[in-house]
Amino acid sequence: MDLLTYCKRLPKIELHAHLTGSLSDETVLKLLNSKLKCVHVNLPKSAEVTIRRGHRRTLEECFQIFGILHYLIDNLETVKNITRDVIQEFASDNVKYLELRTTPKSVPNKMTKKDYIETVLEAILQEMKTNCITVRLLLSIDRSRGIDDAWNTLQLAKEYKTHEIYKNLICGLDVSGNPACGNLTNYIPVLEEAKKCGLKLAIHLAEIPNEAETLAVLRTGLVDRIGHGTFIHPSSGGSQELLYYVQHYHLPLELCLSSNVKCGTVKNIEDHHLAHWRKENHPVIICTDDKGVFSTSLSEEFHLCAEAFNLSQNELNELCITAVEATFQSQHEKQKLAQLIQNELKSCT
Ligand code: 6MZ
Repeated sequence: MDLLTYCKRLPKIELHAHLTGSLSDETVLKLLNSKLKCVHVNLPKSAEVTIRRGHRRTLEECFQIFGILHYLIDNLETVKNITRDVIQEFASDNVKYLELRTTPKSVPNKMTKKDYIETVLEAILQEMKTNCITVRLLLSIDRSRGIDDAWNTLQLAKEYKTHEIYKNLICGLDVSGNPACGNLTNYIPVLEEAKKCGLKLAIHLAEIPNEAETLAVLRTGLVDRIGHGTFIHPSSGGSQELLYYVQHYHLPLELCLSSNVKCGTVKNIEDHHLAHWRKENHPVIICTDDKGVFSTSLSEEFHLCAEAFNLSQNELNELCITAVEATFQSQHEKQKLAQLIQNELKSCT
């Protein structure tokens, strides 16, 4: 069996996937067509919202892409459809457990943030009935939207965490957004309150160099998982002190190879900081970030990783198993998931 086929067969866990960034070409095309029926303006061709293999954009350009996609997602029917499509695509890539994340959005006269969240949650419930996948949701705080918006997102997460129907679905908060905007230090009070309410925290840290901010957030001891962490390890432009905190708190890193290379924060796959963390024997999780925008899948990310770092099938299996412990689930749920992954791994070869 060739390596890519093996990666496709692996029972995978996806812990870092932004809903809007995960839209496939097919989904974007459907959105463009339905928008064209309503408005007569020059809309981007779908190629402009995906970055093909071998192509690169800057992080700033990536954030312009999100702006275009957000413009297309302006009603509840669309929110339902995109959530459904994304879950089905992950399920058919043999992802067994998915933590999806999204920033609550509102559109005047069309949807409130609550409508948005409930529609995503409802689609998750529906898709779990018909696909062999468990899905959980993180609400995203966008660091470029300011502190009031962050408090509001926390309030919504608290509300839905104890909601009669949806209470088991929301497992935490993500902090993301353009890393060049705002300062995460200002968000620490929100993060403290979130932890008090039992919400887990997955935080984008050091996606671009920013030692002071990264250190301030790590020192709080509030973080449960790190997104990217590109400039943390001393061998990739970080420092011993940053490394100390990540190791001290044993924080798993969500690593997104294509995303980092295509946005230019990492030169080549071979230079990816994954190598340094593996040498430290530190837990890393392979993720897609935005499978649509970066034109990838979780299987392809495993494949890239295996080729670049010469990983054996056993080492790939280990990556799937390591991810279980990093999920935002109860110990009991983790045990069940670990069992499922182990069973599926047996029939992989
Ligand atoms: C930081 C990112 C990101 O929330 O509309 N997002 N934030 N770094 C990244 N690396 C490339 N990729 C995506 O999904 C899109 C939003 O996710 C965040 C950004 O805030 C983006 O607007 P949702 O579903």
